[in-house]
Amino acid sequence: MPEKQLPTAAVTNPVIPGFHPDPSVCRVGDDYYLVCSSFEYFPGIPVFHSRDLVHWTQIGNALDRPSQLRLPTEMSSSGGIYAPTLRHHDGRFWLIVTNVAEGEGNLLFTATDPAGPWSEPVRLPGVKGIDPDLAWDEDGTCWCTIAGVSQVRIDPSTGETLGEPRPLWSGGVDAMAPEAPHLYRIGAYWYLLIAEGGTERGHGVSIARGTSPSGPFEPCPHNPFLTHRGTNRPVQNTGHADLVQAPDGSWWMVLLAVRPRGGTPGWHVLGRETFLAPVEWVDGWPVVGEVPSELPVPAWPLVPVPTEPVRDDFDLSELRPQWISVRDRLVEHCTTKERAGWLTLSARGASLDERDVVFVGRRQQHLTCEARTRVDPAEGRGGLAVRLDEEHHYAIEASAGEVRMLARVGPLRTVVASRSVPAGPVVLGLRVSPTPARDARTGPDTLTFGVEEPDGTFTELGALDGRYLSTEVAGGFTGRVIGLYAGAGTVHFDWFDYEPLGS
Ligand code: 6LW
Repeated sequence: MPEKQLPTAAVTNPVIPGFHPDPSVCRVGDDYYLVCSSFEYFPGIPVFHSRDLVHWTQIGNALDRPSQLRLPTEMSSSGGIYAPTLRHHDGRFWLIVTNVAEGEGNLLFTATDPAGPWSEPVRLPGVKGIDPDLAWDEDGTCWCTIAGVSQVRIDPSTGETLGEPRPLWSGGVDAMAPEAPHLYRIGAYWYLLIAEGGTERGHGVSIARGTSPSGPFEPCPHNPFLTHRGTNRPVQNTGHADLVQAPDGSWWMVLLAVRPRGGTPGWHVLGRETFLAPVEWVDGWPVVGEVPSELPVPAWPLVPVPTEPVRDDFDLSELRPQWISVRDRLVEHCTTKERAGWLTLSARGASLDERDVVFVGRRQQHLTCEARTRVDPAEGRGGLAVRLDEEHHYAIEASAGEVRMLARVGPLRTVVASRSVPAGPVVLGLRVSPTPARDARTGPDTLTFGVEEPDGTFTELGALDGRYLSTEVAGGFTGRVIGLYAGAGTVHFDWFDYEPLGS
């Protein structure tokens, strides 16, 4: 392993950078746990732990077996797992989520340890819609509230609905997409927190309260009480929030937001990220100021988490939880056991365009970063890619004696450059860096791909504008994932480096 380590995390927002949207949080004693959406990636639903709300470490993925997570190939990118809610009740962790793939729907899982294992799914065929929330009242009744916003009582042990769903409250007049509901008992009231305005620049958070979990609800006079719409703040799209109280009684909110960069209209390339904001209560309503890029230091000692090593040497029998694959991870396509100390990928789909591509990567979490890999293409073809979805990706790949840089943007596919290399293993590299301001059309960043020569120098093959791998261009709900793939035959990877560079 090289000596180089990632720099120690500072108190900066986002607290979980990169494609980590729709955060849901709960606290048990001094420990906080948080989950996010994962869409077409397997394993699904990353689970994080923190002792201070600021520093988070990924302790697993809740859905790590095919019996829990079915992501069929008919489903396109940004399908699959949407918006989980995580709660602790009666000595257990409860996770409710929608798998939007055909025939799946709302699913409920439990665990005694949030690092896993999580149970098999309990199916909720009577709960129709996305963004399910779980709350229990004093009688032990379990209320499931979903986007729209509507609510139904359920038996969480069987998934059975008890009675008919009822509409609750849908936020502001004419506001689009009332979603992401969470219901809480706080003091004398039940609070219904929702997102509205859509997950784009109009996103916001609103709240209503009542004395019963089933309403009626009186809206907060200052709704949306959090939104960055129409501002020139560096953090945008603030919404989809969840509340949590710290042991000292202070209140906090986790939420999703994005960091658009470049000229107009601004492009965000890391997906929707998890931010933290302090919450004050005034007259029984929450108040959240601007969600800042630099967080005020909380009133308790910070508990930094170990930094991630730059290099993954593929020395372990299992991949670390940060590694995610498209749709599934079958051992016949992805293993560290075939060649000791190497990751072996065996192709299925012939390219990153395919929904069944054998691709395994990690979220790009920093605006400026580098990635490198040493690949032995053997008789096959494969390499290093930045994937936004099956229609938007850049890559550099090796086959015997040749390296090619490839790009796909919507319907356009091209070989950007190619060169010959000696047969055998080759080091492929990628650098992501902000694009220097030029005019109102400056892109967010530039992605440069190349080959490392035997003397360690980097020879560039090509550089492309990163806007084409942004959500504003590609659409959807995910973010960039940087990783390794096999396009033909069996390809071996000796190591993979991911290194943030001062962002
Ligand atoms: C999610 C919805 C949303 O279901 O985006 O921003 C959808 N909020 O609540 C997918 O993440």
